[in-house]
Amino acid sequence: MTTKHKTLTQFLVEQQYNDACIPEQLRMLIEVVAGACQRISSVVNRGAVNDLLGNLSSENVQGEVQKKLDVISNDILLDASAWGGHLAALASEEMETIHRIPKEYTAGEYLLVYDPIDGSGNIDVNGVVGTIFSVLRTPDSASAREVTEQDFLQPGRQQVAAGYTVYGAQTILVLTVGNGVFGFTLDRELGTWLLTHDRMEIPAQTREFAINMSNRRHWAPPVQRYVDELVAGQPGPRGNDFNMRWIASMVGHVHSILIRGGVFLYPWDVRNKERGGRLRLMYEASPLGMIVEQAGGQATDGLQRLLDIQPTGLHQRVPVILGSWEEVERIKRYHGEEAVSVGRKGDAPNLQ
Ligand code: FBP
Repeated sequence: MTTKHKTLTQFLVEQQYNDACIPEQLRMLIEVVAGACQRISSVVNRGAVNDLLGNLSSENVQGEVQKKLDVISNDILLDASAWGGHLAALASEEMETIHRIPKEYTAGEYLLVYDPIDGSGNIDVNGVVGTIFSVLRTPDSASAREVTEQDFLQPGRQQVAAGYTVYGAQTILVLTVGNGVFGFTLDRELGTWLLTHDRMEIPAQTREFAINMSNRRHWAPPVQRYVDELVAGQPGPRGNDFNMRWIASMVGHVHSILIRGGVFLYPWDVRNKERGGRLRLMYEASPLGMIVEQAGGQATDGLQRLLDIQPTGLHQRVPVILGSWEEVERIKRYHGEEAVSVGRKGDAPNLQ
């Protein structure tokens, strides 16, 4: 069977040779990750047929009950990436600490960080889930010694590649190497990824938002103000009706934003403020933040660009607000105004 679409391999080779955007090792690493995601897609697809739904008795480092698919998908990525010679170490949502490439394999210069299954609460109900990944370069200072967890703690702007796979009605891999955002649909008959979404761009304006409304009473004032204005609709201060969606899968929401615009919010609330919020910086917020920025949107914690946050831990959590440029700009303004008004009253800003 032939296809009019470019394959992922062709695309990556062009990125390497024509556009000089990526070195060979990175190209090969992305191919390996894409291959692992293809396998995860098959596993997700088989679900109950292979007895893959449901929980395990174990918890991950965040104290969350692990789903069978969390662990299986983590192992698929680990096994696929460990021996290729491209990586020095890996880290994931499902592993407490980093996994160094075993001594019997050649080690490479990259670090891979991933969430094997994002939105895992959706697994058992056949909802949208995905895999998120981020690639960093090992710091030069680590060349003569063993890689440490500290070497992973780089702000998101230093990512050399980021991507996600969304396992929905179609399986789609979305990728950036810092040169725009490209989407590849998995063709199961050909057994390959095909470039179907060339240079994805997020519309600057939107009338769609995604937030878990059941948490409203716990949010900070700027988030309440923003969402209340949207919900007020045409008679309200925005003078327009807005549509809301919540599918409980950040990767699914980001994909929707890339296709037709929108804004996604998972702010901190009074219950998780001490922990920094709900979502994880290194393998959720940073890679998806890079993709959103590369597609012309914005990604912030309310006051600071997500990609500028200096991580202090592998599993650090952050508030996340991302999507269409103009809406995120407004939400940033509301956070800034709140900080100024609280400052005027002489209290410390109560935003982060
Ligand atoms: P996991 O990585 O454990 O799956 O959790 C992250 C996440 O699924 C996000 O993708 C999503 O936005 C959020 O949790 C859903 O949370 P809620 O419980 O508020 O619906």
